[in-house]
Amino acid sequence: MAISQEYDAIVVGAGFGGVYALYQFVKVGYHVKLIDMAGGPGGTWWWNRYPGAQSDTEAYVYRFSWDKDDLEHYNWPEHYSKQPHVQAYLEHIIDRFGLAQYMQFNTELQSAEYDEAQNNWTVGTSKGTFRTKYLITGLGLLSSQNWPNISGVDLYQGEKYHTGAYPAGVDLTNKRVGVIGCGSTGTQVITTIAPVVKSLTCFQRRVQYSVPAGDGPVSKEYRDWVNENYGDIWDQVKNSAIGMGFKESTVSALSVTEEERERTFQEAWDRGNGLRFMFWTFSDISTDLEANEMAAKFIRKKIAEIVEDPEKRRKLTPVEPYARRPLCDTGYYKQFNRPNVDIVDLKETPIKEFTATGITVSDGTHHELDVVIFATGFDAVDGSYMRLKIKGRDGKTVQEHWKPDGPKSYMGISMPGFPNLFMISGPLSPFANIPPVVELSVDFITHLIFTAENVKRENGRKEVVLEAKEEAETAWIKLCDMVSAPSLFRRTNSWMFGANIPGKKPSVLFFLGGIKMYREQLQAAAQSKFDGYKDFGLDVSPESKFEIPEALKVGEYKPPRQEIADGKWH
Ligand code: NA7
Repeated sequence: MAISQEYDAIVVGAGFGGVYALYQFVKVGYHVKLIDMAGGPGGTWWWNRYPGAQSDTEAYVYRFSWDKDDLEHYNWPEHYSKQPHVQAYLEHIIDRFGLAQYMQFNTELQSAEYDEAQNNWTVGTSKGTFRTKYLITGLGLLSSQNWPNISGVDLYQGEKYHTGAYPAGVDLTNKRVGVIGCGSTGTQVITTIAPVVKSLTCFQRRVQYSVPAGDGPVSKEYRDWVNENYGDIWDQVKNSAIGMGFKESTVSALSVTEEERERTFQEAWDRGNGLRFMFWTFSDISTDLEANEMAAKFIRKKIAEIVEDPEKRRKLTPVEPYARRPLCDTGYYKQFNRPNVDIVDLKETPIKEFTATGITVSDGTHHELDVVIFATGFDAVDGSYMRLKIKGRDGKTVQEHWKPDGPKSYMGISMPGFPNLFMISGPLSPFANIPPVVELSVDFITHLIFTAENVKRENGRKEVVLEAKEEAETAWIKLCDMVSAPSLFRRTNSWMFGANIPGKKPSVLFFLGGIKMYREQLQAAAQSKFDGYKDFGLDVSPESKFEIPEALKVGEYKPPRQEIADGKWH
C-alpha cells in the first residue's frame, strides 16, 4: 500500500466541526489535511439541499462564537439560515482564514487503521492512502441516509430522491409529488413545494407536533441589539442547556394557573421556534407527562384552528406525547388547506408497494406520482461510523467496540482502544445547538493534543499516545444514562435514541445534561490533568505549563443587558 502523504493531523468532514478543527491546527502550524467525500464544504449542509432546507436554530447563534469582528459584520438576512446561507457562511470562514489550501474534496474516508508500532493511523480513502498521527473525525450526526426497504421500490420509473442527498436543479413545478416522512425535513419540504407542485401526497406514519418558526427578515434594530449584546448572548448560550439563545424555563407548567400557562404557550407560539416552545415555556414539558399533555393540547388546538378539512385535520392531529425532537415550520398546517395537498395516514393504510408509476397503499388506492421524495431521516449519530472500517489497537473495530449495547465514548470524543483518534461530537456528546457543541469538542481535542505535545517536549518523551481509559468511558456512559433517564424523549421512539432504523438496537446516543454541564465535565477532565486518558496524568510534571483554555472555563451566567425595545427578541 503506497502512502502518498504523511500528516500531523487529518480532519474528516468539512462541516462546522471539521472547519473549526482545521482552523485550530493550521493556527499552530500543524501539517494538516481535511478530506470530505462531498464536492465542497458544508458537511450536512452540502448534502441537504432539498427545497426548504433551513436550520431551526436562530441564525445569530448558528455560527462560530469566537470571531467577534465577523459576528458583527457578516450578514445574516433572515432569522433562520437557509441551506445556501449556511453553505455560504462556511465558505466565507474558509476564505477568511485561507483554509481552502488544506482541503481535499471528493475524497471519501473508507478505512483507518492504527499502527501500534509507529503510533500513527493509516487512512484509506477513495483518493489514496495517507498516514497521520492524529485522526479527527467530524462526520456529522445526520449523514447516513435512511432509505426504507419498501417493496417494489426499484420498479418505480419516476424520479426518486432522498432529502439527505438531494441533487441541485430538480424542478418540481406542476409535477405530481409524493413525500414519504413528515418529520423535521418532511415538514420543510412539504411547506415549500406545496404552492408549486401539481399535486402533493404526504405519506405520514407517526404524526408529530409543529409550531411556527417565527422567521422573517432581520431588522436593523434587531441586528444592532444583537451586535451590542453578542458577548452576553454567547455567555448565556454557553451556560445554558441547549444553547439556542434563550433561557430555559425553571418553572413547572403545573405550578401556574391555566391563564398563565395559556399566555406563556401563546407567547412562545407567537415568537416562534420549536425548541423555545418546548424548553422556554416550562421546565417540565419534556419530563412530566401531565405538563407535556398541556403543551400538546395547546398545539392540537392550533391545528384544529388552522386545518379546515376535518379528515385532513384528524390525520394531522397527534395523540402521542410531544416528546420527539420538536419541529417548527413556516406555515406547514395551512398547506393542507390547498386542494392540491393531501395526506395519507400510513398507520391506517400502510404502503403496500411501489409500482412503475407510483405507490399503492393497503386499501388498494394507487397514487400516481412523477416524483417521490424520501424525507425518511437518517441512521443518526453512530450511523456515520458504522459504515466505516476503523480498526484500533489489536485490530479491534469500532463496530466491535460498540457491540452489543450501542455506541460508547468518553465525552463523545475518545474511545479506549483507539489512541489519537478523536471524534468531533461523536456519540454521547450533548444534544444541543451544534455550533457551540462542536466548538467545545474541538477546543477540548486541540487543547489536549497541544498540551500533550508540550509535555512530551518538556519531558523528552518520544510518543504521545492519547487513549481514553475504560473506566472513564464507563463513567461517561453511566452519566449519559442517568441524565437521560427522566426524559420523555427516551420513551418515544425516534432517531434520538436510535429507534428509527429497523434492526438497530435503541440506546442512549446523546448526553442530555446540556452545554453548561458538558463544559463543567470538560473543564474537570482538563483540571484533572486529563486523568481520563491512560498514562497522561502521570506525565504532567508540576512545572509543566498547564492552563485551561478560556473556552472551556465555566463562567458565571450574566443575562443580556436588555431585550429589544418591545421586550421581544424579534
Ligand atoms: P426524522 O425526524 O427521523 O423523520 C423521518 C420521517 O420519515 C418520519 O416521519 C418517519 O416516520 C418517516 N419514515 C421513516 N421510515 C419510514 C418508512 N419506512 N415508511 C414511512 N415513513 C417513514 O428525520 P428528518 O430528516 O425529518 O429529521 C432529522 C433531524 O434533522 C431533525 O430532527 C433535525 O435535527 C434535523 P415515523 O415518525 O418514524 O413514523
